[in-house]
Amino acid sequence: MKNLFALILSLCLVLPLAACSAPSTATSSDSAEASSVDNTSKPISVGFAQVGHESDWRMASTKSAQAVFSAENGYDLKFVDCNQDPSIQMEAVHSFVQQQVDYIVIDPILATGWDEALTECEEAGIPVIVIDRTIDDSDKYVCWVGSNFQTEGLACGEWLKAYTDAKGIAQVNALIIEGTTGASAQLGRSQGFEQIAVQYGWNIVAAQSGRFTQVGGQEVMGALCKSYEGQFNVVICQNDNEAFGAMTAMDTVGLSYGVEGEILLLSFDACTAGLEEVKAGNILADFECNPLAAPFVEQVIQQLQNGETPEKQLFMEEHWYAHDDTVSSFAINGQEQTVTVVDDAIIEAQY
Ligand code: GZL
Repeated sequence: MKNLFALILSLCLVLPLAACSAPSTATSSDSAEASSVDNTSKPISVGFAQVGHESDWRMASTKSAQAVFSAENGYDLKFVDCNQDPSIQMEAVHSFVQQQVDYIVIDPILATGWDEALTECEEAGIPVIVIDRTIDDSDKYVCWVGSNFQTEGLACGEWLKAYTDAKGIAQVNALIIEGTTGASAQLGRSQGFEQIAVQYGWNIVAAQSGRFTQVGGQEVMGALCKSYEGQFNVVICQNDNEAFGAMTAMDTVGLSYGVEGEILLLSFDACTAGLEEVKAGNILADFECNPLAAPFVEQVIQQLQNGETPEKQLFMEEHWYAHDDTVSSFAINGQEQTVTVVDDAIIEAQY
């Protein structure tokens, strides 16, 4: 009796599978039937582990992703604001794997510590797309879309060299308010600017992290104004929000900055509010970092959906902005760079 039961049970298990492995020459009705069961209208699920909400740049990056990966566009976006906490970001990636999303997008808070998380994604067969900041200790991702941060730092240094030469400023004694320590944006911008400082014999008086925030920029600038009073003539902020904070701190101690001021103030990101300060002459130059990676990420996802292989790296286009045309152009490693003087139309069009 048991043998008969075992036989019936094994037939029940085998028959449906046999039906699934029907002859390969599916007819149109089969394919129609197949398409109605393969949920082609099912939204593409995208897990996005975002750095946080620390800056105007970051908010523009988030808005871009939410606009592109919307339900109307056929996506199910699972968004996690990791609040600049690497442990939250790792947990977010792990949860996306548990949820078996179709794709994972990461803007990595820090450049290292990623191989375990990316290995988990790879083993789960979930493609990872990295945006903006880089992952420097694993290449288990399909594509990276972002900016060359070292080039941004080199641009800042070479522009400053051209500006101080044009103004007859003999020496640069710089304070640097860095971004989040260990973020590739901080590492690259610092490396680029420091390379130029060494080349031209400048003095970097101090460098301290403002964590890419306005509060951080104000706190650090306030402390450095006390510690290095009268010892610096240049302040480099590694994003606009830090520059806004630094301006407040310099106002508090009565230190003038900008085109008419004692202190040359330079910044990165070139967000709308940053360009407004450039036009006003408070920030002399702003080195853009483009936050609108989401449309390029969607192109990568569509390529993957079509079985194509995307490029491993996609660099975003960016510009170097200035208050005026004291420096109309400069070179980075011999490559000519143009400078854009900020006007209302540029501000209107910015992110
Ligand atoms: C740079 C980006 C940085 C911005 C900051 O690509 O990661 O993080 O410069 C942001 O505004 O906080």
